[in-house]
Amino acid sequence: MIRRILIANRGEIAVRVVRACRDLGISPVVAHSEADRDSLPVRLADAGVTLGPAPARSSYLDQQAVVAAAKASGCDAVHPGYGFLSENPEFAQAVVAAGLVFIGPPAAAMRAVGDKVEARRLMAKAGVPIIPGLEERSADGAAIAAFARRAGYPILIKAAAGGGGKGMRVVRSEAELQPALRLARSEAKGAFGDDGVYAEKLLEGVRHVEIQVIADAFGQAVHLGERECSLQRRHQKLVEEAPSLAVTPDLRRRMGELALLAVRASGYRNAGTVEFLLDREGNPYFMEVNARLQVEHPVTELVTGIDLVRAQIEVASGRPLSFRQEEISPCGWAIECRILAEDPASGFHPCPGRITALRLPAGPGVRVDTALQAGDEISLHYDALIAKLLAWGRDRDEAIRRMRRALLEFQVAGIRTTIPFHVELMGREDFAAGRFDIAWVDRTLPDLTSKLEAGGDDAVAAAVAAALFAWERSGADADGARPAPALSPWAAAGRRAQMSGRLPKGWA
Ligand code: MV4
Repeated sequence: MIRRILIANRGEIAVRVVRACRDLGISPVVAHSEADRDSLPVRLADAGVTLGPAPARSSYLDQQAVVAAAKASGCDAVHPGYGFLSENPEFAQAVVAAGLVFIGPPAAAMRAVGDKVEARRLMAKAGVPIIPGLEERSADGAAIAAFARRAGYPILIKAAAGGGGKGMRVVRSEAELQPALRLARSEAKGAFGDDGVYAEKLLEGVRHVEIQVIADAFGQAVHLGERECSLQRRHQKLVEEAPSLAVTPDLRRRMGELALLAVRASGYRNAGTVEFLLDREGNPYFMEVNARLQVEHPVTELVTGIDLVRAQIEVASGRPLSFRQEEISPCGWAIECRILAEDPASGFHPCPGRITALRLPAGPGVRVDTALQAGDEISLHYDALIAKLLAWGRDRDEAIRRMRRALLEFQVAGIRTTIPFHVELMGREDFAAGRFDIAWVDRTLPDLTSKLEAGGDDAVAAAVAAALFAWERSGADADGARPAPALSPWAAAGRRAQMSGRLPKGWA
């Protein structure tokens, strides 16, 4: 029985776990850095425990400090959230060794899926389709050259210890192979302290589709369907949705079964995600397992009605899963926009600063997961995710319309955010039609951000306000509704302020 949980994280995910604790009658305690003393999760929790100074390595990444905080505050379990220590098997082990419950997979399962080459071997053995490639770390380029001749170019060189695209190199001809291999090795060595690399056939025009799974301690495992995660930039997801337009009910069943094979093969428990690449013909290929709760888990929650954090806590408490596979089928459509403290008009460079005023969207079908409070300082110590905006609709079109509405209600003054980027994206025909793959955002970025790059603050704001007004009108006309009225001076000032990150005059 878990009575008190130490939340070893910050920001929106710490708030999310506090809420699940409250719903279960469990006492939440938040372990935090000195910089986060007055943050929303600390205020909402029963207690806060200071880990150390602002830099993550002195606070959120300090394993001993986190375990000591859990013991000192009388917790019986630790929830790691995502990032930080969440996928660190040594930490999971240290938590258990201290007599605490780790709310996540066993350390052994984390290790089994942590090494990319090992995971590929494991999955191939379990009958999960993997991307054609080598199943061993190649000591030299000869094996890779032989594979490339067999499979045909282009190939992709990947770091064995890697993830997140580091150490990846596309090779389009034999002439490029040796130099690419040298670069990949030194990049892998630098990033992971391991220069092991292997090769796969390069898949092009593919989507990133992942399956949410959860498994209990009794050998029961259920999949909760897919998330479409192709809209990303430099391995940073920007928008996720559930379900995926590329997945039919039959493919969902088959990919779900494959994900469950992956889970069983690795001795997995708790919530996890099995990532696939999906080619144009609808063939899934195993990519990797994420041994944690993911940022984008709420889109799955919105279409399945399952509280994933609650389920995590329940299975970690030793209770059986409270739902069965037959009870799960996606209802409606959910979209998530990641709101970042970055300026989309200048290459998504970070935008630290103080939040001077804040208006959060709400209303039918809208969910906001955030720790934002007016007065908060967004610092460069942590990642740029300041809010997740979610919209649910009975169908995808309704979800998109609600997302546009919510994005326009959302006002963050004091810093620039990715809200204008999302407004632009939600208005795109390719997005509406589901015509995108993992390279679409990179391909389309100059066009997506051209209006934002038009000039200084006021010119930019005026251009975007005009664009917003134009799509509002066209939307109203397409629906056969009355044309939208001109923006009131208040609304126009708000929109301009949203684009510039400044506080509108006389507002808030
Ligand atoms: C691939 C691929 C194409 N072909 N492997 C990116 C990070 C790592 N998890 C694996 N990744 C990829 N592996 C083969 N054989 C394309 C990617 C990839 C990617 C995958 C999912 C989402 C976004 C991506 C962006 C660039 C490359």
